[in-house]
Amino acid sequence: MTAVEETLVLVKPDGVARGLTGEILRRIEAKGYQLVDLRMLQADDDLLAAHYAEHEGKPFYQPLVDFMGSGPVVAARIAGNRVIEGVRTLIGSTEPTLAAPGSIRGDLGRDWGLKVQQNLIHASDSPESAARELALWFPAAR
Ligand code: 3AN
Repeated sequence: MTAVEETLVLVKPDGVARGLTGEILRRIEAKGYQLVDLRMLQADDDLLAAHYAEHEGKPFYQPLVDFMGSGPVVAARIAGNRVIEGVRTLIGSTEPTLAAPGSIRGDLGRDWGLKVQQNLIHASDSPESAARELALWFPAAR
């Protein structure tokens, strides 16, 4: 049997501040995926720089890092067959204005006219990203 696939979900500071942590995790659990680890933390600049390394140099990079460090986030390790693409489908597209109704961003998010989209949730977009991001947010040594 192959190992069960895992992905990283972050409820971003806007999701936590709006009291949507439970609703966001509820949708993922209700879909049938398994919550296997959970932590709430204030991310520091080093962690965010590593997490968002691919976006360095883009106009929204610094606003993104500032936003993600502006308050606590909830990090979740989620498991299930095809969970990476499944959670990406649940969250909807990056721009909440255009995200499909029924998706987390489509139902709960909107554009606030800021330099960075505050779109409630992050989820890994590939097996490589999931492995890299899970190691960052859930380091083995505790
Ligand atoms: P996603 O989270 O949908 O995979 P990414 O990884 O391309 O999107 O971007 C990371 C984060 O950067 C997004 N969740 C969003 O907060 C922000 N972002 C991405 N693209 C833009 C953009 N064009 N303008 C403003 N913010 C953006």
